[in-house]
Amino acid sequence: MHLRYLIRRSMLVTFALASALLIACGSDGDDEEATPTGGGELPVIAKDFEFVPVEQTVEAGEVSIQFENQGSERHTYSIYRDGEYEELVDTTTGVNAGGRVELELSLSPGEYFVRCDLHPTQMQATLEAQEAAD
Ligand SMILES: [Cu+2]
Repeated sequence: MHLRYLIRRSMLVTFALASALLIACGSDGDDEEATPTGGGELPVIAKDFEFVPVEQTVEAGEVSIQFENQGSERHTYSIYRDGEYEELVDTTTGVNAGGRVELELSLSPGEYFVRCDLHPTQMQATLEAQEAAD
């Protein structure tokens, strides 16, 4: 009994050390850019008149945007190719307060400009699609 306890304990210590090493290596990383959300899933929330988060990075390719409206007004998540909001890439319909919608699309690498088409000057965000790293 006592021996088993000791073994388990030493395994725990080993695990803790290994974790600490991993964390140490990880923070040693190449740059401090936000890592793309894995799996092409991108959660984004509309609160009252703002997108959270306001800057997002995702891996280019098939992207599934999970747009949730936690505000009290109706909002859209509309993606544009340019900062003048002239070239629409894709958009959700208006999502009512408390609603949630999924927008699936294919993004080529680059920077995109997001806004709510119902509150275009108040609600803006950016979305960067990064080339897959493999
Ligand atoms: Cu809005």
